[in-house]
Amino acid sequence: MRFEIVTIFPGFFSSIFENGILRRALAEGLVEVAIHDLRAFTHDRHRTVDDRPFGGGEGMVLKPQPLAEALASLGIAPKSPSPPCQGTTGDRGTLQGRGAVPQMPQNEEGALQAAEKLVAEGGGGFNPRIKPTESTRALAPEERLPPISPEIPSFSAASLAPEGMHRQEPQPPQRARVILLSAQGRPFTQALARELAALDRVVLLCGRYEGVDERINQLYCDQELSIGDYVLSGGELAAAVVIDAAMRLIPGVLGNQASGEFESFGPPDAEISTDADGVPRSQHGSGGLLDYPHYTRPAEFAGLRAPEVLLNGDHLEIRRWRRQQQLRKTLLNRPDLLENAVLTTEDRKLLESIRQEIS
Ligand code: 6GU
Repeated sequence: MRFEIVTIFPGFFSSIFENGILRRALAEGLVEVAIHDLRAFTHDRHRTVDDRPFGGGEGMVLKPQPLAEALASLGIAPKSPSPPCQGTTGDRGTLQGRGAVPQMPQNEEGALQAAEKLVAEGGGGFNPRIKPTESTRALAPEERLPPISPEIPSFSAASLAPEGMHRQEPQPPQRARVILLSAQGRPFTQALARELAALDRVVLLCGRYEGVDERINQLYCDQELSIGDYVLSGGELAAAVVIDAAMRLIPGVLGNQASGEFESFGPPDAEISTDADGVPRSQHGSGGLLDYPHYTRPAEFAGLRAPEVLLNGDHLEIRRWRRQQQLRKTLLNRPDLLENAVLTTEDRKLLESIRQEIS
C-alpha cells in the first residue's frame, strides 16, 4: 500500500509518520508514504503555486499547472475531458514506469499536453485514461510502480532503495485512486477508509488557500473528500486523517486485527468475538453503534469506582452492560447512527428505557 501526498507543506507530515502505529507500519514496510512538494513543479523564480481567482473574490487558488506536472511525475494522466467527477467513480490504475522525472515545458499551456505526451510515450508510463476507468481496474504486468523523485521525502525503507534496485520485475495488478481533499468533498467515513485500505496506491492532493483550480478535479480526481463540516486552512490535516484511518485497517498494521473491526463504526456485520477467556472482545462492531466506555486499573480512581459488572467476571453480564452502554452513548452523542443500526428487540427495549431515564 502506497500513499502519495502532493502538498505545499511537505514538512507538515514528519511528526505524523514518526510516531505510533504509523511509524511501525512504515518501518515494517506494510505501508509506504511519499510526499511530493508542489513547488518542485513550478518553473518561476518565486516557485508560484497559486494565483488570484477568476471572477474576483477573496483568497488565492492553487494553479493547475504545477499540480498537473506533479501528477504526471507520478504517471497519472488526465482522464478524458469529461464532466467533473462526482466523488463516486471507481478506482483506476495510475501507474507507470520509472524513468527520470520529466522535463516539463516552461509555460502553462504546454504543461497538460506535455503531461499527456509523457504518459502516452511511456516515458512517464501508461495512460490510465486510454482505457475505461472501471472500478478496481487491473493493470497490465508491465505497469510498474512510480519513480521516486530525489526531492521527495519518503517514509519507507523500500521507497528509499536506490533507483534501479527495486521493483524492476513485473508487478501484480495495482488498484489506485486519486483523491482531492477539500471542504467541498463528500464526507470521509470508516467505510471509505476500508475501501482505501484495499487499494495499492492512493494519491492525495492537498488543497490550500481558497481552493484548487476545478479543472484539476475534473481532469484527474476520482474522488473529492472532506473530513467534516468545518473549514480547515488546508488539506494536509485531512490527508493525515485519511492515511491514519486507512492504514490501520491494512492487515498486519494493528497488532490485534480484531481491534480494527470492532471499534466504533466497524462494519455492521462484524461478528462478536471473544478473547481466550471467553470475554466478548467487544460488541461495538455489531450494528454501527459507538464504542462502549473502557476502564482499567485501579478499580477506584479519584473516588470513582469502575463499574462493578466489569470486575466480577460474569461474561454474559459484561456483554449486556457493554451493549447497553453503546446504545446509551450512541443515543446521547450520535442519535443519527441509530437510524442505520442493526438493533435487536432487546436493544430497542434498552433504548426505550435509556430514553425515559434521560428525559
Ligand atoms: Cl479535506 N479541506 C479543507 N480545507 N477543509 C476541510 C476539509 C478538507 N475537510 C473538512 N474541512
